[in-house]
Amino acid sequence: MQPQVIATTPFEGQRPGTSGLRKKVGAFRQPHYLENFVQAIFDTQTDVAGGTLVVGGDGRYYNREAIQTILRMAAANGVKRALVGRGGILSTPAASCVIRKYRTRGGIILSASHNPGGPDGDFGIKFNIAAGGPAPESVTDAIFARTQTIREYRTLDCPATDLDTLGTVRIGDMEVEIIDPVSDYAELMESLFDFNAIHQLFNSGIFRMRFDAMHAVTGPYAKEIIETRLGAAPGTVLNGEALEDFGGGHPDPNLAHAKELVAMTEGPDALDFGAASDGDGDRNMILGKKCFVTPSDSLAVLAANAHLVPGYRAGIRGVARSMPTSQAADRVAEQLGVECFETPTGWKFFGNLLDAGRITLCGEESFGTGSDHVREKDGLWAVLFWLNLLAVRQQSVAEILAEHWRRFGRNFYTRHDYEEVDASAAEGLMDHLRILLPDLPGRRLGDQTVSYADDFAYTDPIDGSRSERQGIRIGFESGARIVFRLSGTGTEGATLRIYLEFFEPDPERHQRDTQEAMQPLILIARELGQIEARTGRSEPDVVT
Ligand code: VG1
Ligand code: CO
Repeated sequence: MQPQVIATTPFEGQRPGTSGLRKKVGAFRQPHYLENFVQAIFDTQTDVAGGTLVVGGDGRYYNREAIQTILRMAAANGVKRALVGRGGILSTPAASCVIRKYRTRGGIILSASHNPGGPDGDFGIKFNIAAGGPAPESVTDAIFARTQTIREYRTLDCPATDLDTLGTVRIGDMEVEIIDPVSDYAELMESLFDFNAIHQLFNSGIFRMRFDAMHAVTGPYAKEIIETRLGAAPGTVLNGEALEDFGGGHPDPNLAHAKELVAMTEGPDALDFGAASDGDGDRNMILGKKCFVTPSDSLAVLAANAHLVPGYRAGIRGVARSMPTSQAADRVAEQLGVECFETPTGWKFFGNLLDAGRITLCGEESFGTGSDHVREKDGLWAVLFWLNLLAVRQQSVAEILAEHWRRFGRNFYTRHDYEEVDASAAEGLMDHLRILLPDLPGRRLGDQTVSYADDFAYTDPIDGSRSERQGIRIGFESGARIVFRLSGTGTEGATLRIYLEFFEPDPERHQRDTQEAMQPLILIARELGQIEARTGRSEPDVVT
């Protein structure tokens, strides 16, 4: 079969954001739009031809169609073998696992993560390198540059591949192997956690949990691991059927979008444990009885307790957190005597540190936690980690958290999002803050004194690469912080994120309500950013 060479012209705006290229489905359906981006990957990542490529996605609308296009183009570009999850399904962490396990040249993951799906929803594509992680900026920059000059792409004229039957088929000279999307990942989880202990916890008869898959990709993973292998009661996994439009929901595991689950952990009949994951399975939310664990605290708790879990028994080498994530993990690292890194937002910035063995655990405030077992954040991994801790420590989530705070102090934390703000108003707000920065140190704002104020820039300690303008940080003498950042994953207007944090050493004050306790800082942030005047919004859309 001869490759066809199709003439094309560049599209504007194919620059990958925090995690790949994300656009409305309608944008991806324009003739040549997906093809241009995929060809830009093959043109710049030249070692992918001649090797094995992993392909899979979160199952959202347009996933199957996109996979057919990618497979034809992969064959036409000389890829020798493609590993594809059955039904086109691979959660983001499972894709990372498969890329690494079979020593492939990389993978193409189709997902817009927690963004809604369906014909009017979002779609996304990203390239992961052979180490299993999201491509670093040098690679995404090269792919983007290529999309601006592209003139042609290669494909094959052949029928669609059957994605639903396990086994090997051919497209032109390329072998396509349809693999079970769950088994490699489930095996990896069994190698890290004490499945017997968790099994006993489920069998104890006094432990009740639910996992909300939000009609997204973790449904089949959670059913296999939590219900089948760990023996939790059938029905433990809620919304376990993966749907193309996620049942019309917003598959984002947080207090705003997983309300049903949150309600099940409150009230007289409250569950002992609740957890949820997002569209592509890399995020997690952890809830105990009447208790919400902030992702920042979760990272700190996992770091402090890692030695209790088989996969991390030898201890952790270091931790990293994204800049806006609270400094709770820093306190743990200090006590453990291990390194702690502060990186820009986005999992790609952890890759080098993980590859170099400088860190074992890492996390982001945006419900992302992970370790060196793969090169993506991993939702179910975090849930299993917590279950393993609960089984070993024989304590409730709230008890573990309270003890943690007593030992390390508590970093109160919240994030306020203003969504679909006018893009130029949002840019104007950030520019306004940038102009203020030099004059802030030493200034008194509310009851706080500014100790430093900057636009965060990061030099990767491993390869020396530099990333600038990663968010505005205002640090106070008390240790409190306010961070302003614009989202790089949205598809409409701009999303302004304000991250707030303060440290409370006094255990008597650890049980305060977060929003109430943070009110003074919230007011400082609103005033400093002139939020209402510039965005027309008096309240945030999402508070987590
Ligand atoms: C958001 C989060 C960031 C995360 C990214 C991808 O990015 O803040 O921490 O890495 O989403 O997560 P942004 O630029 O919108 O703030 V996922 O689960 O969407 O792949
Ligand atoms: Co995600």
